[in-house]
Amino acid sequence: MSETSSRPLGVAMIGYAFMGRAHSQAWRTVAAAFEVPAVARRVIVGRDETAVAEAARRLDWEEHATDWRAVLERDDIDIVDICTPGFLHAEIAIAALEAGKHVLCEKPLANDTAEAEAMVRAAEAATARGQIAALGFTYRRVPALALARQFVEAGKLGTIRQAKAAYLQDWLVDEEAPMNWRLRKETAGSGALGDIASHAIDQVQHLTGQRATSVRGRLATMVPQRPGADGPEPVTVDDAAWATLELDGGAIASVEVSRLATGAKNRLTVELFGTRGALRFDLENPNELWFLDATLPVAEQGFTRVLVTEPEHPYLEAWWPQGHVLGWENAFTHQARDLLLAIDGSAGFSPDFADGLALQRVLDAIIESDAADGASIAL
Ligand code: SOE
Repeated sequence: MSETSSRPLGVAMIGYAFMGRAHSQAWRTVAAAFEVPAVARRVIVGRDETAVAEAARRLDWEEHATDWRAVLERDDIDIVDICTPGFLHAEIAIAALEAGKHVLCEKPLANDTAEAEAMVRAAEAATARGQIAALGFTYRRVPALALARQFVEAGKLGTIRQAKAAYLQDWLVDEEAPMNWRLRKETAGSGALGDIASHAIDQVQHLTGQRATSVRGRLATMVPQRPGADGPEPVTVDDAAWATLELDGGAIASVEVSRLATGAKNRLTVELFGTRGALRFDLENPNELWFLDATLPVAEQGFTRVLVTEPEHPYLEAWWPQGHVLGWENAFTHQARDLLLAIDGSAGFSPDFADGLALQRVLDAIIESDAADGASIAL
């Protein structure tokens, strides 16, 4: 690892589209909001020289580059933040870890289980050298969802018997919406499954503290072709996915995701049902957590809205006085904070690459189940 004691940690970010913008915002704000080691936004990397130069200017990076391999050789780069399409994750992450860098990789970890396994092997060697290999399931760092985890850990739900997670979006409802990398198997691995069921399944496993032991799944591609650069092009991934998961703590979870859910903008919902209580969350109202205390007399029970804006709530001490709401992007700043604290040795970072591999196995099992007409696949 490079010597950093006398200078800020240098970040290189690969990719500059939607996720690159969100991560840039996080790197810009993290040290102003939280007590963390100083960071420098050294270099943003992309293939198109003109576009990445413009991104560097707009997103406020010191430099831009088109060759990520050359960037990995630099001594002033300590953290490599991977915001590329999924098919590039494995190659870049493995090379960055081998170059001695800490890595933050966007979800899902890889496009399939074989790639994820290779990444975990590289991460195991790197973590033995003191590096961090972090995975960006950013919603874990939405304060209301972090609070939900605290409620479960404190036993407020008792034994969780049932979970229900859905992630519904509508950005592909229009059949004329053009092809992009998220709609091609070779670049995205899968469709709604890897893109957004990965979030839903991560939430189910993280919040319940239970891991899937078997799954049944179905996939559907509702719009089989879309306008490409040279005319109609086949969509080679799923538009929507459904799964039931048996969890090792005895709970059963259902997961439903779609990018053709008319009217659903970016609606990640999670519901947990336990012997002592229940919780529900909706990303379209991200500052609210709804809790029902089932230990109260039945006549007094009902869902209570916890407005997650108090300094006592996770991550909120760094922001505004109580009652002042946060948005979608703040979770990326919280993720950058937690990564910097992990690099500093003050805390661990979760999820890591091994968690990403475990999740990838669930996604691949859903694909296998769909191919086997919804049969149960053991993990
Ligand atoms: C697109 O569906 C997408 O940007 C996902 O890739 C992100 O992970 C999610 O946060 C929002 O939707």
